Amino acid sequence: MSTVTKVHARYVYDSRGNPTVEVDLTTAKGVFRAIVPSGASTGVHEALELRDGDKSKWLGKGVLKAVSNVNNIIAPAVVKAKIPVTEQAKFDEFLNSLDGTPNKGKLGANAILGVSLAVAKAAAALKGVPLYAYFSDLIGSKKPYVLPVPFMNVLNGGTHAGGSLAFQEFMIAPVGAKSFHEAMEIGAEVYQHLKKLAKKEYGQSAANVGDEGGVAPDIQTPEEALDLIVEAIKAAGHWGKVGIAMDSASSEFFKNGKYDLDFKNPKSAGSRALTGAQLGDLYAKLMAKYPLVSLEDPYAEDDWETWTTNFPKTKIQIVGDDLTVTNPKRIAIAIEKKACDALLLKVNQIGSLTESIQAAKDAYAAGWGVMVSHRSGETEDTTIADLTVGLRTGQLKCGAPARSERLAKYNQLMRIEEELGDKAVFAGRDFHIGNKL
Ligand code: 2PG
Ligand code: MG
Repeated sequence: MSTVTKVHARYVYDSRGNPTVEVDLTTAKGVFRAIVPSGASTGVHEALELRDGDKSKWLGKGVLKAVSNVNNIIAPAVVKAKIPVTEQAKFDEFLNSLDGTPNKGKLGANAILGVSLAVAKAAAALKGVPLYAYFSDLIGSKKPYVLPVPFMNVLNGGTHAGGSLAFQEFMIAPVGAKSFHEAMEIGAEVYQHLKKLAKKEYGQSAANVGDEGGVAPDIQTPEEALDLIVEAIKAAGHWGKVGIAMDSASSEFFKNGKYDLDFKNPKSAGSRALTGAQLGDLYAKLMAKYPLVSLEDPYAEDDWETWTTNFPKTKIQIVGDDLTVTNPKRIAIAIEKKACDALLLKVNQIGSLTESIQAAKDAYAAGWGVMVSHRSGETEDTTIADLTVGLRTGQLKCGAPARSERLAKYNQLMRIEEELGDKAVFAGRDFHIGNKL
């Protein structure tokens, strides 16, 4: 009854129109589905996302091999092994042993993750509890439940948008809200004002959106982006309640030892290229002028020196994403080197649920915060919303309050907050220490 009788994978499409892996896993309780997301600004140290590479189909982005690995290798082995779905760690270990490489390079992290997440959904159903409650038990989290501050990416740049802006994400974080519902309301109102202001100041096309639903005006500098967002927060009447966060995704524009802020210009001659120290000075100026509360990937994934020189001087949350790639080994190095104080947790960077949970536990043990994250290529799968509550992270980022692959997660959190009522608290200004609330 608690074992898997069938596993079937197929390809479906993600929010950028690229194929991705969907897994249906069957037990006596029913069929449980998970869909795998996909990044654009991926870190070089991430687990392998297996793509077919056959340029004649989907520009090489097909996942037929990953689908076949699930159907022809993982499925028969899993059915034969009869591991109870409630044994998530054993299950994931078994999947890893079928792969046998350190980065899931044989079967693909996209093949393994789909099965791993579907197993958890089957286990929650077997126990008759909501997925967030199952995660909470599995992780051994204390109560009350914590609803996260949504970090909404309302202005898109970098590889997620057209235009010249190098920095990838500008997020609003309604830390002064009293509940997740209120945070969403504040975020949605600021977003609508931002769209209007973007059109007014930069023309009609400025309200077109990037991959994560944020506006994408053709601006050059982070100051222009932040000024626009500040104006929108004020226009919405929420000044004082909203923090701002950035994800520079700076590995994308680290070229020949410098950060080229003009990297999207094919004719860039490097006139806007900054050294790590100069980029650090730029952030210091931004932190002094704007209500910044969190800064992700300020420096490139292997530029440890700039990370460790600048981290001790910063007072806001510094998040590792490409730096740490949800990988316990990279996290251990970042802890040891004192490079940052928060982990961006993306389940497909490491490729299994158990390893993702371990990454969060390691981060917590070092006194770090944890922010759960979507990918820029997303789907209707909402597992990470439940995972955020189960882990008590106090923070997650899922894009703008626009586009349903983003709202699917936020809407799931609205349902969870409604269901939990006074059994949950909202992280608010304590988002960085959600697990300690
Ligand atoms: C990031 C993510 C998600 P991508 O850099 O944090 O916003 O982007 O999925 O493209 O890596
Ligand atoms: Mg990032």
